[in-house]
Amino acid sequence: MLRFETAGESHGECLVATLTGLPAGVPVSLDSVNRELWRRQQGYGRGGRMKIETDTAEIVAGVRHSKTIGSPVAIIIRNRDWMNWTEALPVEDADGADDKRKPVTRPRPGHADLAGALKYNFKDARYILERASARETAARVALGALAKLFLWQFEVEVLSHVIQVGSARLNRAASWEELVGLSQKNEVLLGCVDAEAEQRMKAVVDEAYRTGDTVGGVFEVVAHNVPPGLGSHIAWDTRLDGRLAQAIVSMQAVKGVEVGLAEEGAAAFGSKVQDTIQYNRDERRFTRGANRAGGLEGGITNGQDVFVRGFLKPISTLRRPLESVDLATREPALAAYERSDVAVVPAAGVIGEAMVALVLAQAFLEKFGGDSLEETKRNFLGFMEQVKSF
Ligand code: EPS
Repeated sequence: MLRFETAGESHGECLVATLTGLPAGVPVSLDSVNRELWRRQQGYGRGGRMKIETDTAEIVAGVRHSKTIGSPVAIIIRNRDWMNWTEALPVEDADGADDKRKPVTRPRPGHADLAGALKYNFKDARYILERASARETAARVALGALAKLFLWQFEVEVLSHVIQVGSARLNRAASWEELVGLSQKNEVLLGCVDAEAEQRMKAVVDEAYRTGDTVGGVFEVVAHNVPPGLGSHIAWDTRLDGRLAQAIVSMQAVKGVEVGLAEEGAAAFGSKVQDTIQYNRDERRFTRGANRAGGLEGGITNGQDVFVRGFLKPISTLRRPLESVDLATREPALAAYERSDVAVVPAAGVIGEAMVALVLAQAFLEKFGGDSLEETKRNFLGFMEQVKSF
C-alpha cells in the first residue's frame, strides 16, 4: 500500500521524503515536482525565509528514465539556510559547540515549543521548533506532486484556492476552470479566484503587517474527476472522509477541517442539505442536484468532485510577541521572535492539495492495486465498466 514519510529539520542540511508503493511505469517529471514546490513558496505575507530558499527536488531513488520503477521513491530538498546554521546545529558534538547553540527559551504560545520541550525533556525548545516548523511541508508537497502525477494517469486532478483570510471572505463559489487558471499563474497574491475579494484579503494582511500581528484563514481543496468507490463505510478507519480530515488537520497551524459544507449543513434542515439523486438515461449515469456532501457519502467517493476545507489559525510567531515565561529563569518574558510569515493561507492550500492527493492515491491503490501502471489501469477500467453497466 502507498505510504510516505518525511525527515528533516527547518535549518538542517535538507528535507528527505520517501514514497513507497507507487506502481512501476508512472511518468515523473522533475519540472512538475518543482512547480509544486514553487507554488508552495508563494503568497502575499510570506516572510524572509522564502527569499533565501528556492526549493528544488532531487530524486535519488525509485525513478529511472523518467518513470517510477516500483521501488521506494526518495527525494531530497536542500535547505539553503543550512549554511547559516552549520555551527548551531552540528551532527556531531565538539568542544565549544555549546557556545554556538541558538537556544529558544521563551516558548511561543500556540507553537509546539513548550509542549515539545516538556515531552522530550529539552531545556530549550530549539530542537522542537526545528522539526515542528512548517518547513517540513516542502517534503509533503514534493510527495504530493508524485501522487498527483499518478492520479493524472486516471485524469484525476487536485487543486485549491483561498476562500478566507482573517475576516475577509470570498462570497461566491469558484468553478473548476477558475482553479485551473489560478494554478497556472506565475504571480500569486492570495490565491483567491476573485480579484475584489483578494484585495480585501490583502488589506487584512497589510493590517497584520502594520500591527506586528499574523492572520489565518480558510483554504479549499478540490479533487476533480474522482471515480466513485474510493474509501469504505465498513470500518471507522476505512472511511475516506476521516482519512482526509486527518491529512488536513495534520498540517501545521490547521485547527479544523470541513468535508463538503459541514458548517452550513449543521445549521440547516436536512431537506436543504442532502444532494438529491437523478438518473440520466442517455449517459447511463446517476446525477446529483448539488454537491454539498463534498463528493463523499458513507466515507465513499460518490463520483462528484471531492472538496475539503482547512481552517488555519494565525501562525504563532508574532513580531509583537505575547506573554510567556523564560524556561531558564521561570520569570515572565515575551515570547521569542526572529522572523516569521504573516499569512500563509495560499501556501497551505498547496500543501492541502498534496495531502489530499496522497490520501486519494492511497485509496485508489487500495481499490485497484497493481504493480505496474498497466495493471492498475486495467483494474480501473474494469471497475468503471462495471459502474457504467450497473
Ligand atoms: C516556521 C518559521 C519560518 C517559516 C517556516 C515555518 O522559518 P524561519 O524560522 O526559518 O524564518 O518561514 O516556513 C518555512 C521555512 C517554509 O519553508 O515554509 C515555523 O516555525 O513553523
